[in-house]
Amino acid sequence: MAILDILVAPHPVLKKVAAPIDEVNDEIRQLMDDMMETMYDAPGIGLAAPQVGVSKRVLVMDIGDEETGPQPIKMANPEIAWASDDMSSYNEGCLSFPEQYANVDRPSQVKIKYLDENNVAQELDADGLLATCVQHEIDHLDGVVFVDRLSSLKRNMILRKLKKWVKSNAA
Ligand code: GNR
Ligand code: NI
Repeated sequence: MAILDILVAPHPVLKKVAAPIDEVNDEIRQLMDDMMETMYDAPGIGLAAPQVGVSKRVLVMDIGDEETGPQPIKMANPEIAWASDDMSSYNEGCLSFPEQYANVDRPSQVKIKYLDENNVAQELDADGLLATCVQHEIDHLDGVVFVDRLSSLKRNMILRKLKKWVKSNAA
């Protein structure tokens, strides 16, 4: 296991469409495990491979809390098979936009088709925070970040604040 570096925007890998996985093999399972460890360390509730500089269609999530315990989910080649017309707004953050938050509208419920860590096809019905999180992660695989879903006014405000954050947190 290893903790990987998380890319901070703007970065070209965050803007790229990630490549599909042919088969979930040991190399991809290792990537999933390292991403899970990196996500828990951050901490965050989701992480997409492009955020650690790997342009592949892999993501991990865990929206478990103290009551539920851990609920790790690992996906390769996730696709939105269905989305509700009903929309929800969540105050979203992103590990590639440290300390920046904004309300984003997305479908309230989605059905996701994906390959699990054993290369077996699975479906997930998600609502609430899990639906928001999985859509945020799939966006990363398409080179889309949450600020792309805001008005240009709000997006530019966050990009300006992020620039200041990066400056004052320079190593
Ligand atoms: O940790 C995260 N929290 C979060 C909160 C609301 C909506 C989406 C997210 S995902 C984010 C981690 C991240 O950047 N994943 O790509
Ligand atoms: Ni993110």
